Amino acid sequence: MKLYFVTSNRHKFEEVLALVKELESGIQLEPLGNIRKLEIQGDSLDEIVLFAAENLSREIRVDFFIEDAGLFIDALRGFPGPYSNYVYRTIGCEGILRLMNGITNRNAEFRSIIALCFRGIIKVFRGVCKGKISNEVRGHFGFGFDPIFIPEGSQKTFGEMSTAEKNMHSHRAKAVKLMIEFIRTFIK
Ligand code: ITT
Repeated sequence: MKLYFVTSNRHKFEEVLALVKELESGIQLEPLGNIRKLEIQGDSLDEIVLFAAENLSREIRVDFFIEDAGLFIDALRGFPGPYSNYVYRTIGCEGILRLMNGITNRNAEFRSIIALCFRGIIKVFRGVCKGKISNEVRGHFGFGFDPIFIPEGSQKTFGEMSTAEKNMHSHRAKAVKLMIEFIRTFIK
C-alpha cells in the first residue's frame, strides 16, 4: 500500500523511511511536501496535529499521516514544546543553551505525535524520548535540536548519531513503530 507522509521536513521523512524500509515491506512511503497544512498555534501537540489531520482529510483522499514533535525541557517548564519550530528558527540551539546557563537540572524529553488518516479514520500514536540537554552543541547529523539532546542510555547527542542510531532511541521512531504495528494488522 502507498502511505503519504505530509511534511515539509526532509530529515523527518528520511528517518521514517529508514524505519518503514526495515520493518514493513508492504508499505510504500511517499513524501507529500507541497500541500498546505492548516496549522493552529496551540499549547498541545495533540490539538495541533488533530486539527491539521481533520482538515487535510477533507482535502485529500489518500492514506496519509502527519507528525508533530517538540522538545520539552523540565527546568523551563516544558518550553519550547509546541513552539519548537519557531524557537529553533529564532534562538536556535545556542539560544537554548544560553537559557540553560547555570541550570543543573538538564532533564528534557522529545515528544512525537502522529495522526494517521487511514481508510477514512484518524488514529493517534505517541512516542517519547527522555534525555538531557548537553552543555555544548555536539555533532552535525540530524536537524533542529539534535546537537544538544542526549537520549537516556547514550553518551552521544542525536547530532552525533546516524539515522539508524537515532531511530534506536527516538520519540519519532517509537510513534512510527506503533503506527506500523497498527497498519500491519490491516494489510496482512
Ligand atoms: P513538519 O512540516 O512535518 O511540521 P517541522 O520541521 O515543522 O516539519 P515539527 O513541527 O514536528 O517539524 O517540529 C518542530 C521543531 O521541533 C522542528 O523544526 C525542530 O526544530 C524540532 N524537532 C522536532 N523533532 C526533532 C528531532 O527529532 N530532532 C531535533 N529537533 C526536532
